[in-house]
Amino acid sequence: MVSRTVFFVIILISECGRIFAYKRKFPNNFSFGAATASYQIEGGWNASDKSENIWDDLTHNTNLVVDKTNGDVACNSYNLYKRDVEMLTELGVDFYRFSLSWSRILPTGFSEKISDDGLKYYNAIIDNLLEANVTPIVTIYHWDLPKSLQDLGGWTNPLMADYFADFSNVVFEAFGDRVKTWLTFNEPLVFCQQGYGGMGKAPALNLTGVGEYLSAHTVLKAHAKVYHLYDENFRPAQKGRISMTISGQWYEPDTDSPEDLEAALVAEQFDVGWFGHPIFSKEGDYPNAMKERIMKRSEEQGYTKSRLPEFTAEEIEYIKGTYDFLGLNHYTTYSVKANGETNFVEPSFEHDRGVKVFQEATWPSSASSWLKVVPWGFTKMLKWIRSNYANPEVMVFENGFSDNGTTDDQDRINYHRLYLNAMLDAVDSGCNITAYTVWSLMDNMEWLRGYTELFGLYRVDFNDTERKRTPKSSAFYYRDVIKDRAVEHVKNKDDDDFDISLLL
Ligand code: PNW
Repeated sequence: MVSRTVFFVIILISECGRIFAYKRKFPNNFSFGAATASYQIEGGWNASDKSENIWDDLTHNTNLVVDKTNGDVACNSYNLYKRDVEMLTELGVDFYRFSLSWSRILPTGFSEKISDDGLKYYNAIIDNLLEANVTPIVTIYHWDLPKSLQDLGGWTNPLMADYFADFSNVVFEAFGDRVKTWLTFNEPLVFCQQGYGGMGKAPALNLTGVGEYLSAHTVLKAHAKVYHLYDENFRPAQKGRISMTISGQWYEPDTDSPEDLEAALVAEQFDVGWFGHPIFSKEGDYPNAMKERIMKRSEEQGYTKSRLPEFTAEEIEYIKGTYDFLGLNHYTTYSVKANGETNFVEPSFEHDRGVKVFQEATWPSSASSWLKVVPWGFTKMLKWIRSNYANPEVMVFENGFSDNGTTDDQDRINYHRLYLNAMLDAVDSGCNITAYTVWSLMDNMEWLRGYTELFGLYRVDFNDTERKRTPKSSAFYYRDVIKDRAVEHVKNKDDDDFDISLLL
């Protein structure tokens, strides 16, 4: 009898342990979502009066996409958006983050002609979402510039700030009665660095050392212009919020030598700091690490002035503080070593940054060469933001894992479980994080990787003309996380020994 009682007590304790200790709750009012982007899912590339954008141009006229595919049909969300909304309902997400195709809404790129069908399409999505009780969160620009504007220089043309404000004005007027969270740009670092500096994204100009800095300069001004436009002309009546979502990966010093610590600091400033410092820091402007390095290299290379354009004092003030929260897209971590080399003859982003960046062979991989599973880097990234930008409200707008498309995607489940725990570690240490978003709702066109690296919670059958969507195991997993508002507790690699102040 005694032993039976003891047995029951043990069972009771272990059950309580399972229920209470191993599930971590998310903060009250925390919200969950899933994300996509127009070019990657919509298709309908020439539907109605839509004009060509730079991704139509790149996929149709170059061989840069590894599997020679394009987004002409993609997930066909142009026609299947109702099924997308149904999937979001199945997941039980609080919000859906999607982007607008500029050339679908403004076929000439300019606002003198607004497409009725373009507006109709996004109105239908927004209305369907609201009916399903899913909050729309809209990215105004997720990389698909009208070709007509690229022909005028794209983001290297300073007047793009005005054209972007005109486009934004149209969409605030059209959708702002129902859309209350806006993102001006998705990850400008990625399209400026890879699209203007390199050939990894459209427009694939490969003008490193100059192109990425010029385009980024316009993007920062364009963002600020649109923030002020919303703030002054729309916020009073529409009462929404607006910011940018920036990519921020973590840069871990290879050793704790002062040189490697300095190298990691520089790498972080050339990443999250490039767009983060001008907008979210107390001082504004580009980070000193960028200004100093690019100036020094430019002088050594014989330029008359820095290849990094300068902001005027007014511009610094105009850009600083143009956010209502900080949008963060985080995927992975890099190791960083000081670079002994001093012979930086060629002007380039790599030479300006001047550090060695790599990833450890022991870090678990994904289908994407750059994406390793390093959850503790997410915690450190969030703590870094807290310390450097005065603990802003952070909304995580992308986090995800790629594989080859299997429906029993245990590796994706594992990634999200680890990264959600890493995020909660940051919450526990005082970071103000209010939202988490899975990239992506469904498999889609992964830019130059075509359909070879898939991030979806739903599988899309790209061989089926109906583009049938099927939930993967990760969809059920995420549905349960959202339902429970909790995640199983897993302990990430102990990072107690990490002194964040070393990187401040
Ligand atoms: C994001 N990195 O891009 C984009 O916002 C999505 O459109 C894209 O599909 C998704 O991530 C997956 O690639 C990134 O090198 C590209 O760290 C590169 C990096 C991060 C994000």
